[in-house]
Amino acid sequence: MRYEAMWRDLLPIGHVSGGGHRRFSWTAADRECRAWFTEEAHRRGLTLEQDRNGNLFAWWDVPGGAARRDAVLTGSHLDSVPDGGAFDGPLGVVSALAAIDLLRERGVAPARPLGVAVFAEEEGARFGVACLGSRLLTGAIDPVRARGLRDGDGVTWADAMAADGHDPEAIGPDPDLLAGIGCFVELHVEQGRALQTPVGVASAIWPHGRWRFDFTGQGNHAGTTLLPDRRDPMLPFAHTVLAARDAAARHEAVATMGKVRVTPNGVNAIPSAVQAWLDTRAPDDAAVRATVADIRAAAEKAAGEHGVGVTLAEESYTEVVDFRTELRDRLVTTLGGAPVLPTGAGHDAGILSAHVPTAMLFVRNPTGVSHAPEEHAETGDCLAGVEALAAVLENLITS
Ligand code: HGY
Ligand code: MN
Ligand code: MN
Repeated sequence: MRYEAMWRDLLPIGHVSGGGHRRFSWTAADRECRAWFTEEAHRRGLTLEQDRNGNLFAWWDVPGGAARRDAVLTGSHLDSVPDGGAFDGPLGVVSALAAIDLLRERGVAPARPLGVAVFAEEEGARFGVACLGSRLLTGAIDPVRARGLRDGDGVTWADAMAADGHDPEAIGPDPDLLAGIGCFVELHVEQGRALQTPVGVASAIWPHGRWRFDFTGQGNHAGTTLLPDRRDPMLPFAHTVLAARDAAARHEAVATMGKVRVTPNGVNAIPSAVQAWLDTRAPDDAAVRATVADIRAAAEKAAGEHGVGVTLAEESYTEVVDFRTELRDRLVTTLGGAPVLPTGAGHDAGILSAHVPTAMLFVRNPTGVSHAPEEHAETGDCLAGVEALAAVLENLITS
C-alpha cells in the first residue's frame, strides 16, 4: 500500500511558505495535482478519464465487464482554499487509492466497477462557486453562468479551461456518466471537533450559501476630504461584518466574511467601492435565511447613513443534505457500528446526493482546525480511515 509514498509526492504540490497550500483550478499547482493523480492511476492500471467538466475519474473496471453500470464511486478533491491544509480533499483521494491497494492485496475481485473521482473546483477558491465540477456534472449550475465565472484577475472559467487545453463549450450535465454511478462514498477529514473516534459516518450537511455585498461610495482624497463630505463604503462594510456576527449568534448559525476586495485599495484614498463575501450556514434553512436577512438589513441601514449604495447577490446555495439513507446504515453496519454526525462543511457528496445514493466517512481531526495550514489528522486515524473505506468498498463492489 503506497500510503506514505503518495503523501510524500503530493504534499509539496502547491505548498506555500506560510505552511498551507494554494491549489487553484487550472493553475500550475492544479496541473501538478492532476499529473500526480494520473501517475498513481496508471501505476495501478486504472483507466483514467477526464469528463467534459474537468473532473477526473480513475476506474478499476471488471475484466470483460460491460459498460459501466451500477459502479461504486469514491474519491474527493485536490484543490484547496488559500493557505489550505494538507488533508481537506487529498485525504479522500489518497485513501481511495490506498484502499484499492488493500483490496488487491487481499485478492478482492470487484463484481462491479470501482472509480476514484477528483472533482474540479470543490472549494470555489478561484472562481467563487463551491463544488463547481460536481454541480456541472449534475446540472446544478447553468453552463453559461459557469463559463462566465471570473477569478480575482477577471479570468473566466472558460478562458482558464481553454488555456489548459479543454473545450469550455463542452461543459454541462453528463447524464450518461451519472447514470453509470450506483453510489458514491466520500472519505473526508472531519472539519470540527465532534468526532472522538478515528472514523465516523455523516448524517447530514448543513444548508449553506455564499452572498456578495457590493458597497459603492465616492473615491476621494484621504487627507483633504472632510468627514461630513465622505461617502466611504468601508464604513457600512465594517458595520456589516459586526452585524454578521450578531445575527449568527441570534439565529444559532455561523456567518463569516473572510474575503473583501477594496477599490482602489490605496492607503491614502477613500475607497470608491468595497466588495465583500458572506458565508452563512446553520442546521436548518430558516436559520440561514433569517441570519442573511438580518445582515442585509443592517448593511442597508448602515449604507444609507453613509450615503453609500449597497446590493446583495446570492452566489450559491446548497440545501440541507440528509444522509439518513440505507447506504449510510450499510456503512455503519459494515464498520460494526460508528458514530454518526452532521457537518457544516460542504462536499461534492452533497451535490451528488440529489442524484445517486451517497454517504460520507469522516476521519478524526484532533483540533478541528481546517481551511488553515494547521489542519492535521494523525496517521493512525488516517490509516483507520483507509481500512474503513476498504471495508465499505469491498462490501459494495462484491455484493
Ligand atoms: O466550504 C466548504 O464547506 C467546503 O470546504 N467547500
Ligand atoms: Mn474545504
Ligand atoms: Mn473538502
